[in-house]
Amino acid sequence: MISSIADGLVRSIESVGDTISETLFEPVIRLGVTGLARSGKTVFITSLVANLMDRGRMSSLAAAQEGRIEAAFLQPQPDDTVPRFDYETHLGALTASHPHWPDSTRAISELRLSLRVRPTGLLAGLQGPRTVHLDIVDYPGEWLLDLALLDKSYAQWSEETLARLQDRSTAEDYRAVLASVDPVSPLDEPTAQRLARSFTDYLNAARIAGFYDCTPGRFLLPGDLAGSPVLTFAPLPAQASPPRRSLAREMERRYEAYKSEVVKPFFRDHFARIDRQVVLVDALGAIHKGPRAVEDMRGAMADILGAFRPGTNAFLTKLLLGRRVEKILFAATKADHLHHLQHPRLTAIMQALTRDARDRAQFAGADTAALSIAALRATTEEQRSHQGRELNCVRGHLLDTGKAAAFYPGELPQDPAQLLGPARAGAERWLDADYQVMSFAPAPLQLRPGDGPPHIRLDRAAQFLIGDRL
Ligand SMILES: Nc1nc2c(ncn2[C@@H]2O[C@H](COP(=O)(O)OP(=O)(O)OP(=O)(O)O)[C@@H](O)[C@H]2O)c(=O)[nH]1
Ligand SMILES: [Mg+2]
Repeated sequence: MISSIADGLVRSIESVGDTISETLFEPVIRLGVTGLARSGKTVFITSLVANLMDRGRMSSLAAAQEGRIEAAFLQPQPDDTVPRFDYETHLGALTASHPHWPDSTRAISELRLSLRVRPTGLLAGLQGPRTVHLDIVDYPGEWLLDLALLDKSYAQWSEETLARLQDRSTAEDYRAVLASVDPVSPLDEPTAQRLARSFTDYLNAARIAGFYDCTPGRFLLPGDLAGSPVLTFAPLPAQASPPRRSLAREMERRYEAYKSEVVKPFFRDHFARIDRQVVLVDALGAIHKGPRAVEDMRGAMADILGAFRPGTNAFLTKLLLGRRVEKILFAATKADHLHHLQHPRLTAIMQALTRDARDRAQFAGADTAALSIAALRATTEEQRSHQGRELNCVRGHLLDTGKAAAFYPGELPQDPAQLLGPARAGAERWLDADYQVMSFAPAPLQLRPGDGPPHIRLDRAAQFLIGDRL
């Protein structure tokens, strides 16, 4: 009895000691990684972690270049209820003898990488190495779009959403279901489910068609909330004062529950704790899809980044209490689809795409940068002559057939306005150019000891995001 009490005492003192030493001596950087679906989040985190563990290709990360990182190792993450980022499985996919891209991930996840770093300058001789924890949090960019819902009533949200889907062919079925229900009739669960299912189908179809204005974000990525009442609502035409227990009233109640039970907890438990953020953008993919996709993406980026502008939203302002994200990196991913001579043009497009949003974030005091990167380089460069012209190509293995192929993606314009202008003006297709994207499979790797997977500028990204804290 006595010994177990004593034991308990010692243990609780120990754990207090742990927390104190951790907060005082072992700094934690929380790095948020986000982007719209398929933007490259999983590959980015996997390759970043692998390249921080084996730093042979990280020469632009100053601490690695100076040889000050003595060790990097994975540790249990601090948040017990967040799924762990499945690093080993994702890395296994990329480094298998027949490598393949990791599966799509649909929810938030987290991983803690701890780095033992020797200090620089004056302190170098006086202090031993210290441990810096890097907590990497992967979350869908779509969830940030829900922030705008917090300021909207059900009636407002319904009106805006219904106006948007008025002339979209992907919404035909939903319009038909809507026409068959009476919003003021008493709630009947099968009807509510039918509406929600049809609305969810519309959102999925709209996103595949290239629209990014698809709130509520959790309808697309429901995770373990699938089928619960907070996800079983849909927009209805405005009613003056719907009777109690009517379909319209219940839909409104569920919409409010979605805001308080799903949206707010995400911002409170995850978003508000982020120190550094990288926003990944598949700009090449959008350019390939055409002007409308580019314009939609620009709009979605502006909305997403609204979340990083304190003051946009009263709830968030109160939550953050003056805290802010210190650095935001906008990275155009999959740059290995382009010859390096075109990378500056891709970066310029990225800069222009996030221009409005960046100005505002900068206004809030965050340090921002734009880069073109490839987290996992799947191609090599090659020059080919074609009809008397030298073309700068990339060569890789095609995803569908596995065959090796050289590929000329087309020339991006020097001036981003040549793409963003027509996109803003509502053009249907690019006038004087055709941009191609091929899907390459990851290349089989033969890594030298000490080298991580091949990448493009992942070290520059790491230097910007965490270099100052190492
Ligand atoms: N060539 C090339 N392709 C990449 C790279 N990174 C991502 N991709 C491609 O983009 C796809 C999506 O990458 P993921 O990392 O799974 O993207 P995600 O943002 O995690 O996607 P979700 O989990 O579905 O939201 C991959 O399956 C690859 O086809 C890269 O560095 N180079
Ligand atoms: Mg993913």
